[in-house]
Amino acid sequence: MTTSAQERDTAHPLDPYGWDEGWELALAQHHRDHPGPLVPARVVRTHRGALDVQTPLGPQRVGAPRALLPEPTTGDWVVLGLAGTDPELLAVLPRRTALSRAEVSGRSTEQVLAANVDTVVVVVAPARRAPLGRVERFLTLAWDSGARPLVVLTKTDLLSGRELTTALAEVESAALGAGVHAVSAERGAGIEELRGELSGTVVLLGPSGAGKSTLANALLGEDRLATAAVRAGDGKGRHTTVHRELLPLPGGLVLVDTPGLRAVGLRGGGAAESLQRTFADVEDLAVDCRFGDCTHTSEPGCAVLAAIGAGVVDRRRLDSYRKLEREQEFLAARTDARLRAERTQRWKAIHRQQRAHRPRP
Ligand SMILES: Nc1nc2c(ncn2[C@@H]2O[C@H](COP(=O)(O)OP(=O)(O)OP(=O)(O)O)[C@@H](O)[C@H]2O)c(=O)[nH]1
Ligand SMILES: [Mg+2]
Ligand SMILES: [Zn+2]
Repeated sequence: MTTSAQERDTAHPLDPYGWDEGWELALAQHHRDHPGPLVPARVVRTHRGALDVQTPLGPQRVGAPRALLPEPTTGDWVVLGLAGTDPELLAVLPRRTALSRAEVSGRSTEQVLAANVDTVVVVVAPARRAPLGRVERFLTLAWDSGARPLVVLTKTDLLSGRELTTALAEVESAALGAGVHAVSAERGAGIEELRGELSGTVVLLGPSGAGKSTLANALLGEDRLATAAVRAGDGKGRHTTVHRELLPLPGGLVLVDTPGLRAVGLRGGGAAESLQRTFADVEDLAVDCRFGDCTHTSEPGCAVLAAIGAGVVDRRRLDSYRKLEREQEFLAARTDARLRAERTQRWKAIHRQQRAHRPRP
């Protein structure tokens, strides 16, 4: 579906932003619906009620109509109408992928962090106790997006050879099915190898202070994004990056740097399957449990517990899986409850209407 600029007859000014024939086709639909002149644009950054977009003519700020669905986010391709004096945002092209988390505010809605993402890079900095649960959580989000996940262990210049081996093994144990790369953004080590693994639109994900913006600068080949030292006391980041921002990289890649996430809730909906991918090792073992509905707590003939006993699988892994599963089930139930409540409201409204129209005796 995707065709690079070289294979096409003519280059498009938005090629460095990821424009391809698939998007061309999606735009053609809109030419049929809107008679005036149209251009595509990619959302680079969002503001309250406005968007910074890259158009074929350059960067531009456009108003975001509130009724537009889905609400455009960083990475979206949008259609601009040029009939009036100001470009008008007419539509959002259907998303290929979407990186979403549950809204932190407690409502069971989700927030799309970035749209049309091809690679999700989970950035992990070395720590005395590796945050493996968080890696698993970020990876589940990544699988859920439809993009390809990768894990990058950064700041390897801070580790001795032995420490690096241990840290890599730990991260790999939590990142089965996703590639793990070690880099030092500061020294430029491992950057070109990593670049070779990236494709399309790449999102950097990870906690504040992990080194996302420093890695982004290393990939850009210039210090464009602000970075700041972590706090001396507890090594926590300072939330230096405050906006999600999309930038073209040399070599046809597109990068989205993100602010360190304080909380990443799993989505209630499709996240169950993504969890099974993150914990594919446990799932593979569970096929051999005697009982189909084995919970791997104390059942006889449990293949998962046997593997833990034999030291093949970490106990931590099963505990982490359970924790994320409980969270996901809770969110799914909450989403169901909200849908039920909305349905009830609708029925009540219909009944009220019917009563109002009933002829009175
Ligand atoms: N030694 C070393 N330090 C690094 C490396 N990468 C990043 N750092 C340092 O880690 C600190 C945090 O880096 P940032 O790139 O600002 O981290 P971030 O993930 O973007 O943080 P937020 O924007 O707050 O989410 C800075 O002081 C960087 O210089 C590295 O490879 N080696
Ligand atoms: Mg940053
Ligand atoms: Zn079992």
